[in-house]
Amino acid sequence: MKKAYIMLCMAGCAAGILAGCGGKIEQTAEPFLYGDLTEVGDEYVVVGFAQVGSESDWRRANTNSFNETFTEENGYYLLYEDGQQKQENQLKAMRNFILQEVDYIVLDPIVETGWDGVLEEAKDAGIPVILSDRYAETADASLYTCWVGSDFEEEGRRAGEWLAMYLENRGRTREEIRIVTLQGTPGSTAQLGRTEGFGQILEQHGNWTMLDRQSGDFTQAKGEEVMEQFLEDYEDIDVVVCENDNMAFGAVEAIRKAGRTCGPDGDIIVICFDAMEAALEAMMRGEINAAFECNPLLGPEVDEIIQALERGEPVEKTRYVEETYYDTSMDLETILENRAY
Ligand code: GZL
Repeated sequence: MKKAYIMLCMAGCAAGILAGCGGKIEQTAEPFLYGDLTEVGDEYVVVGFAQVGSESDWRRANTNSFNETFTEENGYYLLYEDGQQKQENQLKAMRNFILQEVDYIVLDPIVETGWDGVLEEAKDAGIPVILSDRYAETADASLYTCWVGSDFEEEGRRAGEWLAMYLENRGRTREEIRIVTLQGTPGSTAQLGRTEGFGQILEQHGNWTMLDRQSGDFTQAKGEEVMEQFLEDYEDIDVVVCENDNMAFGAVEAIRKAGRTCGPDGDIIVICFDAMEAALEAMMRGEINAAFECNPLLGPEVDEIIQALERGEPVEKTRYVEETYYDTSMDLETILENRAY
């Protein structure tokens, strides 16, 4: 256990309540432990968590999962830094964690490249780095201990296979299907995997045309803005693939404002990834056709990994979480009653 000096400063990290329709996950304000005020006893494990930001419902649920897991009652002190969707902020946070001599660093890298330098610094300082959710490309795999998250390519394939089945069930296997995609943050693992996975199924259908792919950066506002442009640029869009829920909420808003319709009874099929509570509610309102789950509850997974490392046990280099999908043919009300997010 390294000496870690912690200062409790209830810096304003006010609840990030998402304004507007759609998103509904609040990020609870948490003590921000930082600085050199109190010496932390050896019984605590000090974890520095460099989070991407608070751009979406999924992200806030993911942050809450860490806040609820890495508590003093569970034997941890959590230093949490919100990268505000900027890699330079995450790099700064990691260097602060190294200076604080934390016991572990958890990094959710906003994009896959640009991490070798700081990972080398963490390794030189003897601090294990666990990658959570998104992946970091490195020249040397020994620079991180392990990665835990979703199989994003499989999520993309699952969405393509669902669309093929949905169209077949509606006798639309021969007509031209015109598709646009609202992509996530360019170069992020979720964007790369979902685009690649869906693209593999796209190639199997000669009557499907991908008209355009543009980034909505995983946010509702940007998703609406890009979908507005798509609706101006392309006459008959049949499908919009949204690489997260919040961009889907934006797309639905843009479709409505353009006087078009969407969902199971509309003229544009809307599919999205994450499948948080708000997406299932949007499906129940008939706005979205299907949502492909991305499990945000990674806190307990990382806790298990750290506990194994504390016992001196080996851990798997890659660890996938379980996921499924939901569509409007299912009993969404019952599903919502029994789901943790
Ligand atoms: C996926 C995660 C993505 C979510 C978005 O694991 O990295 O980032 O799909 C979030 O909602 O912004």
